[in-house]
This record gives sequence, C-alpha cells and structure tokens, in this order.
Amino acid sequence: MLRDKKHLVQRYPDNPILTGDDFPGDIVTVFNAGVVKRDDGRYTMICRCEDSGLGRYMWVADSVDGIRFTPRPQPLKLPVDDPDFMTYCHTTKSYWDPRITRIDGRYYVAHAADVTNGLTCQLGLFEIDEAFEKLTWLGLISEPDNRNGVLFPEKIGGFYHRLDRPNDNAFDIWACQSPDLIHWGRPRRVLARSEVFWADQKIGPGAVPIRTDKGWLCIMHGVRRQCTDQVYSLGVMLLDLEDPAKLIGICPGAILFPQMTYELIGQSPSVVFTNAAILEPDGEMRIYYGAADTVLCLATANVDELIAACQ
Ligand code: BMA
Repeated sequence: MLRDKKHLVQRYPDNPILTGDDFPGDIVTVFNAGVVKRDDGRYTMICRCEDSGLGRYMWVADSVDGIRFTPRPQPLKLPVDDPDFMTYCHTTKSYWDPRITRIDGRYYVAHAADVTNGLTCQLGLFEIDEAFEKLTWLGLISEPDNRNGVLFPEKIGGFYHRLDRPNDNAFDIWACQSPDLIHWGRPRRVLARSEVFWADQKIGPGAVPIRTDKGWLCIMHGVRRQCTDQVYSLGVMLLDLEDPAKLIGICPGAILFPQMTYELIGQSPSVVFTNAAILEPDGEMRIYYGAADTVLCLATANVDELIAACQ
C-alpha cells in the first residue's frame, strides 16, 4: 500500500472490509473484531455482530490474505450447558469486543460481558478450540465495572498479564497479573487519562500487545468530547518488556481519528475502535478496527515508525 507521509497509519483503500450485508440473516452491524494469524498463514477473526433486534453475537470469519474475510454460516454457540456461565451471563445481548490472545498454543477470548447482576459490565474469558468452533467458559475475571481486558500473549516473570480499564476511577489504563488466568491481582495504573492530551474523557487498551525488541507495542483507544459527541480515536504506547505495567513511551498525538464517512456516520458517529493488530514479517502492522460501531475496517502502519513515534 502507498504510504502517505503525513500519517503514520494508512487506511485500506477499499474499506470497509466487512459489513452486516456480508453475514447471513438479520445481521446489521459488524465491528470491533478480535483477529489472529495462524501458523499456516490463515487469519481468523471473531466479529462482534448485532441484529436488528439488538441481539449480539460472536461470529467467526476466515481469510487467506487478512483482507477478504468470509463469515461462517452460523455464529459461535455459547456454552449454555455450563452452569457457571448460565448463572452469571445472559445468552444474548451480552458479549462485546472479543480480543483473541494465543498463549502457549491455546486461544483465549477476553471480552466485556453484561452480567446478570443487572448493574455493570465485567470481563469474561473463554477458551476456543483450534478450529474456532467450540467456546469453553473459563469465568468472570474482573471486578464489576471493568472493560477492555487485553491479555498479553505470553507469561512475563511467571505470571499472565493483562491491561484493562476499570470504570470506577478516572477511566485510566491499568495492568494486573494472574497465576492462572482466573484470579487477578497486583493492580497498577499504567497511564492516566490526564496524561493523554487527545483524550479528555477516557482511555483504554485496544489491540493485543505485540512484542518488539523496544518494548510491548500497544494500540490503545482514547475518547474526547467534541460538542455533544464522544469521539473515539486510536493511539500507540510502548510498555516495558519485563514489567508491562511500566510505560516507556507514548505517541503524543492520536494515530487514527475519525475522518472518513464510514467512521463519521453510523450507529455511534465518530468512532474508530480496535481489538486487534497483527505484525507481518515485513514489518507491516495491520490494525483491524470498527468504524462508527457499524462496519469493520483495516489500516496499516510500519512497526518501526510506530515505535519511533512513541520514543
Ligand atoms: C466502548 C465499547 C466499544 C464501542 C465504543 C464506542 O465503550 O463499548 O464496543 O465501540 O464504546 O461506542
């Protein structure tokens, strides 16, 4: 793709790469997908889809080139025969923003869940099989009122690590760690909203972090108020490889903010939001993002340029 010198991030010219029309049945929106690249080079995506009755689904789509994705005939089946899942979770309207992380050869799907206590959103965790057909419920893994849980792709210092965004503070980015992916502790703030000049309302994790020799490269989101609207943009930060609660660099400006018609107009206007970035062998970072909470898009950047922007 041609690189525009003015911007670090280039939109795929044929965006959006998926819309509700690409799915069977009554699906009207598709956005905020988790994506992984498999060992054989294929890409697998779990999309967040909604139908006209506001039913919410996690739906797998496959691709050989990471650009043209084919949705499967049916959404993922939820583990409704698991009593713990049925106690705490709804079977519809519950699941959003799936983020897929491969750790030690297993695939985990962290997501935000509207839970049956009727009050708040919590982080939930599934494991999914190699075929991306069967979800296994591992449990709720956060306190109430927490979103944007993103697992790191490897253990660090003997622990699993994640970033998240508790809502009961100032909407900052936090890190915590776990011996088993279920019990989480040692919460530490990574970055305060007040330190991000392009986001005066909220900040939160975005894509699953990518290991580079300069640190963990993390695409994040930030929200600013513009008149009566909340504008969601993307930024990038670098975290310490040995201690991912330690910020070592951040790009001072947003790297992608809503500008195109498909980002400005939709069911949530002026939103770009990511759950996934893939680093290709040639240094291209592919950033998959939802636009206006309506369609799914792709943008690319060069990994070294992103790192340099953080320093
Ligand atoms: C966030 C999440 C995302 C959504 C964004 C913009 O809080 O819920 O799913 O894309 O808001 O509406």
